Amino acid sequence: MHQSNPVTALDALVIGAGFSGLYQLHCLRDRAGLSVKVLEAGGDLGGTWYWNRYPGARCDSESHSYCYFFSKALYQEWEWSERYPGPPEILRYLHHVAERFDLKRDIRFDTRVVAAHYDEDENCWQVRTEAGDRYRATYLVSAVGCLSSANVPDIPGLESFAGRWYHTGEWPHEGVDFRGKRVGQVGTGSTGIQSAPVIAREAAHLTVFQRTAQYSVPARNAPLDESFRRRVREDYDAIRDAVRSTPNGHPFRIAKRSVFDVDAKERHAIYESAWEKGGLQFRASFRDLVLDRTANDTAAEFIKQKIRAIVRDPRTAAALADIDHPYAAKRPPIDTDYFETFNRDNVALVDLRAEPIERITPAGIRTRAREYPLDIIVFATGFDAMTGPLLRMDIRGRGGRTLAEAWREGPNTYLGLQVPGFPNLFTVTGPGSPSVLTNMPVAIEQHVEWITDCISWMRANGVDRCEAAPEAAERWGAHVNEAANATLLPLATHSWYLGANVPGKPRVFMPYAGGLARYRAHCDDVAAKGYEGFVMCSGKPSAS
Ligand code: N01
Repeated sequence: MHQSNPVTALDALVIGAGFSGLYQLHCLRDRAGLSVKVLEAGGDLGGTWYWNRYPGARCDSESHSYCYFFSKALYQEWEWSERYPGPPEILRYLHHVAERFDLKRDIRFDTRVVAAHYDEDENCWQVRTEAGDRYRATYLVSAVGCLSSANVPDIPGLESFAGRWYHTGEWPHEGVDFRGKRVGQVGTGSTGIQSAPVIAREAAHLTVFQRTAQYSVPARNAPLDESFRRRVREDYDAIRDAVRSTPNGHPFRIAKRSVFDVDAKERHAIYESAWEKGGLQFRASFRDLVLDRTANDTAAEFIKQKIRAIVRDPRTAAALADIDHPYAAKRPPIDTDYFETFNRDNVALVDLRAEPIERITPAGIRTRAREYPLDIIVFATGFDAMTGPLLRMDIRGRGGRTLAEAWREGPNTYLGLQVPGFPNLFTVTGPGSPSVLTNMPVAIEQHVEWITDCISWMRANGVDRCEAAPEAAERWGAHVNEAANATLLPLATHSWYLGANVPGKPRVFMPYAGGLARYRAHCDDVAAKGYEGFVMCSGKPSAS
């Protein structure tokens, strides 16, 4: 490791200043009394919302639940303006939090961590930034997020493209002027489904390149009125209890009825009403939608019929409705006028299953069928999810073993919180935790509080090192698999949940599908049993 610069010594170092890092700083500094700094690669706080400012970007959790719950006063003093908040409003909220809890003085922006090595002799993490700054900390907390490593596909000829290209996850803050431009958008996941309608309204022409057709349900975004806001303020306790006790951390309950408890007519009426209401709640219409394929088929067919009814051109409608996986087996997007966008004269869909991309040329994108001339290409192609943000840093644990070696076969963690062989390294919403299957701030709060309690417990009990036991991680990995296999989620074999979107990435179902409430209970039980499954040691590592 680079030796020239002076070393800043701390109790804890946090990487990332999004929802996770901000709250982790507050908990470790202000509740546990540690010396803490946050290092953030971006020029300001916000994490995913700092980078993802693409057209149409909007959170698909409802605003009154997409926030912190740890402080009732904070919750009640903040007013959301719309059902789903966009990046500017979320960033305003996070700045408000940072100011209210005086967080900014301990955050270093424009500071990318490139290496973190565990020093066995000193029992600390030696951390280096891109600029060569050095830190050492007893505890290292990764708060880098699950979707922060942009996946730009390796399509031959990209470097030859004469126009401009962008990835939605690294969107220029000054925006992109699409006026008069022929735009090609690659990707139709949650991001592409949000961006296409907005780009289409501005561009001269938009061509959407679709590899996998996706379900989507209307978001039905709308301004929030004062009576709703008052109700939310008054119902803080009930909303907090709901998000903490539902499987996905949302403020609504999954229906208790099963799909075939009702007849076809009633089922249709239930779907119709959920469609009109909009949002992720559609998935909660029946308890068995993501558990039973025949049950799922009814929702899938309902949405496919909607697509065919909305999209006027039969060929385009057929390609959009030709969805090959169960509803919600991939992350279910919600949209504002996505399918309607294909009725515009200036929008075309290219079905990449029928005509795969061969290469990018100076003039545009060439598929097996023809060349599409373009001025701008937008890659809405997602992320090297969950493991990518961790693996792009040079993280080395005991014996100099790299995280990449430890995870060669896929991520191996206990509870998504720790990796065997990497003492005192904690990962907020790491692989193996509910994370991306939930309303993220709820999962984040649970992890941050658990990590804070664990570190406080270590200090109170004279423990120097906490490390996931290999057997516990192995058992947990088997349970993560089992939980996924009890659902329909693994049936979407091209899903990023499985790492399938990144060539060469091990196919392992990464998030924990057993539900946030069950997971929370398990984590609490582990803590109550003196951190069972974690090896807690004092003294030099060699003595353990
Ligand atoms: O990424 P994705 P995303 N050639 O991986 C296609 C969260 N999110 O950015 O399915 C052609 O889902 C790929 O095709 P396929 C949310 O958790 C939240 O949209 O791999 N196409 C797919 O269509 C979400 O799930 C919000 O066959 C290629 C698309 O690109 C996650 O972020 C909003 C390709 C990628 O879809 C990721 O969503 C937005 C190639 N080489 C996102 N490579 C909220 O509202 C990839 N594709 C909170």
